Amino acid sequence: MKKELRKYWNSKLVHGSLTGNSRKKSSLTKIFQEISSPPGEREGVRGKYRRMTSPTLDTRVFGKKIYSYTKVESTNEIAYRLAEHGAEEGTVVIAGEQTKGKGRADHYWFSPSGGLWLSLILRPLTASSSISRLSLLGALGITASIKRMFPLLSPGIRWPNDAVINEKKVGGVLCRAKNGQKKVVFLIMGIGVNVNIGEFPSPLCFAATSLKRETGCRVSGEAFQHFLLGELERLYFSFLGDSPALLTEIRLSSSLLGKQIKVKISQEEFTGLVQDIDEEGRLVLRLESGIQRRISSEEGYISG
Ligand code: BT5
Repeated sequence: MKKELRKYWNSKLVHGSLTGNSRKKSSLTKIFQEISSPPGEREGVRGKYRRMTSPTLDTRVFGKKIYSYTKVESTNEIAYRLAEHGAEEGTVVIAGEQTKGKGRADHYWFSPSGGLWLSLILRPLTASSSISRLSLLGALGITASIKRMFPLLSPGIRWPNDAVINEKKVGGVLCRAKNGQKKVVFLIMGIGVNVNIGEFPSPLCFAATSLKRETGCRVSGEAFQHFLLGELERLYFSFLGDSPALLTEIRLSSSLLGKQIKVKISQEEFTGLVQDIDEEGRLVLRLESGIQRRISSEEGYISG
């Protein structure tokens, strides 16, 4: 298995520039031009998008290519189109601000400047059912980075895709896959983290928090981004290797284990005790009736 993984990763290695295939290169360039935000809102030199390589980033694949924008509708949409045109695994799209940031089920995602809004292109070669696990992996990436940067904070994962501090949401993950017949063609992992957001609009002010609010000081977005890409790559490696350590880490970081919660499935609400998160990323709930139920992230959401 180790040998296979090494071969896989070596085949994925990129070195900061678009490689070989010039047809692919020109097709990608076209996408960047199509996805133009109004002049003046782009980051870049002479009307070209800035593609940053990050020399200090200690990753092998993630973030070796970063497309950085000042303002876009949604980084997930851009990443999806780039992936459709062959962008490599590990490519990252980042924006300073999103005007139509998205959550699951088309929820609105508040994304003014001051947050970290990024989308990662993955090509995991796994069965289509891995979205639940990768959403948890993304949330774990956020909490692990927070712990590394701020050891005194105690962030947790709130199934299926939230990173929370003191039960307030500090970040969220939105995965969208393009599925082939049996496998995922590519998967976009969108991650939003409230880094330096000082105030939230009223519907969010009691439910959301930011690193700045929790630490009381301004946080370096760039440093956090480096931690995040490093942690995400480490966890993704673990995911590809089917390591049981990943599920253990997810369970240990879960803020819901042992708690009584309400889950809505279609129009029905269930109350139960959270017993576990299983190998498929499903929530294992002991309902009041005593029956055990496994709930996937596509099926249900927490309502209280
Ligand atoms: C999520 O959805 O938590 C997924 C968030 C993913 C955002 C990233 S940013 C980069 C990429 N590009 C995108 O367009 N999206 C991704 P969900 O679990 O459905 O949570 C959405 C709910 O969280 C909303 O209905 C609000 O209640 C709340 N919310 C919205 N903005 C928030 C924020 N900035 N911080 C905390 N909570 C927020």
